[in-house]
Amino acid sequence: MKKTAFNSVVALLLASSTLAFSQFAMAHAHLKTAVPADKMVVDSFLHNLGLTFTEDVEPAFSGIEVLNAQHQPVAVGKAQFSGEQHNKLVVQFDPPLQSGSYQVNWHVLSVDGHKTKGSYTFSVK
Ligand SMILES: [Cu+2]
Repeated sequence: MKKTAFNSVVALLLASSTLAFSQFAMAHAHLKTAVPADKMVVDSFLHNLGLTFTEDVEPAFSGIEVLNAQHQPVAVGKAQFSGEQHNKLVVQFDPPLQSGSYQVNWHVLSVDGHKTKGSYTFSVK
């Protein structure tokens, strides 16, 4: 009898910690949409790139790096919020991007204090 009660307490604890964990996991800032998108081919003279995340992020601890086909970093301004949208970071290309293939490496700190990162590629016609 005691054992059964203990088991149900353990089961309850496990269930609640699993729930807490999954809520935490859901709070991470994952990449929701990217413009240009993964594997997209866009017209030349691309002026900016925007990444929208599933959670708000801290721009001071987040960054977007863009590499050209020779794996050299392309000049981008500091990643900044898109207006009032705190889950979207934008970088400007100055000068605009010419033809070629590019790799985007991003890292963000979400407002809940978790770090996530990722990368993808796109091309300019
Ligand atoms: Cu998180």
